[in-house]
Amino acid sequence: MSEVVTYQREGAVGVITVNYPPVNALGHAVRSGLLAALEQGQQDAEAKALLLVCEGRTFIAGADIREFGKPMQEPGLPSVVETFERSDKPIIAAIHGTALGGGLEMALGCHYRVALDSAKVGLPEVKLGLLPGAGGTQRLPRLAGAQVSLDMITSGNFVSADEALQNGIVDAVESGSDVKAVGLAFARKVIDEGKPVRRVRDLNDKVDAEKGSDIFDQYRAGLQKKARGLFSPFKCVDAVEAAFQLPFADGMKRERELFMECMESPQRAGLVHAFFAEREVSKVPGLAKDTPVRDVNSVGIIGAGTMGGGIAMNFANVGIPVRLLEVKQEALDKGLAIIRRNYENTARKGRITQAQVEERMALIQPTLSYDDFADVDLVIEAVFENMGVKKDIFGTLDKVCKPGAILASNTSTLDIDEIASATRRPQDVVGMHFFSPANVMKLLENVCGSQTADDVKATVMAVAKRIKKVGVLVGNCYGFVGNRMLHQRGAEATKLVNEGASPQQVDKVLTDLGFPMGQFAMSDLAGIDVGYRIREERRKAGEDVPASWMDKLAEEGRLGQKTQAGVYLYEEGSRKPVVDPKVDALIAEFRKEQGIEPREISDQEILERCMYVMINEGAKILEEGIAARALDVDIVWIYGYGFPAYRGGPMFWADQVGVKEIYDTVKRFHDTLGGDQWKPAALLERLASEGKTFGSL
Ligand code: T1G
Repeated sequence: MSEVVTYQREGAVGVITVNYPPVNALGHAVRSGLLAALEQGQQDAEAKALLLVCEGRTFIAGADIREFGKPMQEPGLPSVVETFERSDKPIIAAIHGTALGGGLEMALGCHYRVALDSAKVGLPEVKLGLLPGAGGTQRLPRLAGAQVSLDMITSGNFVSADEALQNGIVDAVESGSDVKAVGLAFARKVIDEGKPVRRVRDLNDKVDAEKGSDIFDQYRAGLQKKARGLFSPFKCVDAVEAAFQLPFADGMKRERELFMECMESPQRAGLVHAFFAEREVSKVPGLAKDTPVRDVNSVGIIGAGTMGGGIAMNFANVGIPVRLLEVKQEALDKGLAIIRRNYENTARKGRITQAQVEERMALIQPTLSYDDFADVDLVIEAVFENMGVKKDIFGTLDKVCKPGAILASNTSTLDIDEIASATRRPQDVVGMHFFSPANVMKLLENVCGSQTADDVKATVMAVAKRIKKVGVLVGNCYGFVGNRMLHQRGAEATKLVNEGASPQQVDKVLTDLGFPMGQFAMSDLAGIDVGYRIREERRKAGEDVPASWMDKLAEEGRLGQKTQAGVYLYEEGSRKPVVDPKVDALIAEFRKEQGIEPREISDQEILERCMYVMINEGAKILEEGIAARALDVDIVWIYGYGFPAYRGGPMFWADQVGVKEIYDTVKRFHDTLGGDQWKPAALLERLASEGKTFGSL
């Protein structure tokens, strides 16, 4: 008897129990244990029906993702499911928590399914670059039909127990929390009513009824936009379609072929890396897991602009009261009006109720006085990027706030230590860098000053989780992790345009790689004046910042989307960038002034210069300890800048491209283009010479 799967009979019901924390994933031990327990149940003459149930927080949540990429050990999951289905004793699956992927497929291999009303079911394999590979694409359609199966399998979204009942995925939904009692009651009913063994593989009405349907081609057309650049969603459609074209056994073969294609794709590797990396970032090397966290039951936010308002919403959304401070009443009123409009829009889409709008608005208390910050647990300053202003504010906070209050800045580039120097409590000062729009983007860069206390670090990481952000702890330098790398990409992209590329050519290379928008479309979104002001500040501080055609845009008032003209044109109410010949003329004029003879630039050169300069900067960030691990850099870029998760993030992608290839190219650019940004990072050089990867760090 395995210790992760046990068998014991209760009356006439043989109970097979899985107990493999944290989520009863179908690792090799569980798969073997299930077959052993089933065998016992078959041999047990007293057992008239069998019950599959799980201990812990959830029913089986899928295959064990940690096994992917390693040689598969028998028994494979499809055969385990098939063995359950062939049982001549009725088997009931009792579902609680989230029955996902292989877990739901196990349940579909059983003959009946009962779920607690709090349970959810799903086939999220597509989010890992896969498709259900243990019969889900063949059995689900036999219960729920084509549309529901396609929706669930290509989106990977979970459905509630009630929805699963309506769709025929489960046979009953029961209230309460004792899933074993619910399962036993259902099993006894099956015995008492003499219900037959009902194998899903034999239910062909739904697949026969929709044979030859054009829903599959329609679905593929719809995925062209939604799943741009992705591989497995299209394979999901092919697999489900096979259920409507082939006998079950052949459909299973087809599913297996398609599953293996997905398993071998680099996108599966990228998405699985992203899955684990998103969880690893909250485990900070050097920060003890049991570091105490301070209570955060009230928050003060300074600045009711776009960022401050968005940040306030994050806390109100999870029931934490917020004091929102501005210097003028009209700024407060404007900020609150924008927050209300955002909530009303969400309510209009049905995602929250009107009552929730009012609840959340009531949690955001406006104020013009710092006195209202006297007892808040956390303050987040979100005013514009001027060090003098920030230091004044932190000087005031130091006087007003209670001991132990955490004083955070939402600065996107400025020095946390310098900000902290305006207070007598640098240990309580930290950066909490939100990404615009702050109530939408999931990334939160938590920036440590040199004196930030460990419990402050642990607290802001816990706050990230609480407000449903992905928090990454980073060190203090210009631009921290994300913006420091973005700054290099932006500078290189601008130079490429100086030398002969067009903004739209550069942007297309980046969107073809999988970014949701290119460098210049992003500048138009953020505002051309943002970069312009930073360059002007740096020029005033005596830095040698070269002239840029982007400056000309700002000087002509072309600030981007907010003025309907920037690098691109924007129709009224539209965010779609439209190429503007006037900008091409402005760039040509700029080149002439600078004495630059434009040249044809290949997409490959654009890709290498925009991406490898980022990788080189990422390597410097790692060797300086600004980011603890390569996976932290990956998560910053996936959740802060839309780096395609199916490529795993910039450092994972660099490993797939080849560290040596990148090092050689960076070195070549250093020789031909010059500039510190092309000086190969020592870490990059070492990994290349040792034949190692960023993932090996
Ligand atoms: N395999 C291995 N570990 C897993 C896991 C899995 N499937 N799911 C979660 N974990 C770990 C996770 O790494 C973390 O570990 C801990 O459990 C808690 O997770 C053939 C091939 C179930 C909704 O895609 O969606 O079946 O950090 O922090 O927020 O067709 O985990 O504590 O060490 O996320 O409460 C399909 C993926 C697999 C489900 C719980 N299944 N998991 O969320 O906790 S492919 C999935 C989730 C498959 C078959 C195919 C979530 C969750 P640690 P957590 P949570």
